Amino acid sequence: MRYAIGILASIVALVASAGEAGATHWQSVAAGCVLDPVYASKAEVSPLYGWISFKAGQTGTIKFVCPVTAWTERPPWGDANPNTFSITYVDPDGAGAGYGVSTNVLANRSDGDGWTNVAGIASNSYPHTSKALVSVGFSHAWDEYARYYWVTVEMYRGSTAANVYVSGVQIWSDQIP
Ligand SMILES: [Ca+2]
Repeated sequence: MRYAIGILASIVALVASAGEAGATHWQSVAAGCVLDPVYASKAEVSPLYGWISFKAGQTGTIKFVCPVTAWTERPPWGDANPNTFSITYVDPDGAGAGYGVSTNVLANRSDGDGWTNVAGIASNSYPHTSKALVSVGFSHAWDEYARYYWVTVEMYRGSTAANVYVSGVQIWSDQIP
């Protein structure tokens, strides 16, 4: 038993040191987001894997929205301001324009007008043709009282020869204060 606990502790330490030091403040699998009804009939949602893709024979555009829930309870490791946005996706032609995923973190003032694009990622700017996790840094003073936050995702499939997948999105901090 002691031996098993020792191995487990070693594995935990390895995972902690191998990953980027940071704290996820919010995340959603694609399947947990809200499909724009205009495009919903094209979408296949996987409850098992959490991704959204195109149904067999469907091409064109799918859009969905992921509401960002407030992280009112700060993690025990500090009060880091989120500064990194990530998406996990498959764009089968990488930088080519035949398939694509674009996503933005948006904010709107809760007391009126004032719209902000906090961060964005376009898969056609990256070479990955298989499942990829792409992150971008940004600078934004998060205020979950003064603003509503959400993530928009648009998927494009130009041909049924291959398919596009979005697994999920994350907002996190790459620093532990
Ligand atoms: Ca592409």
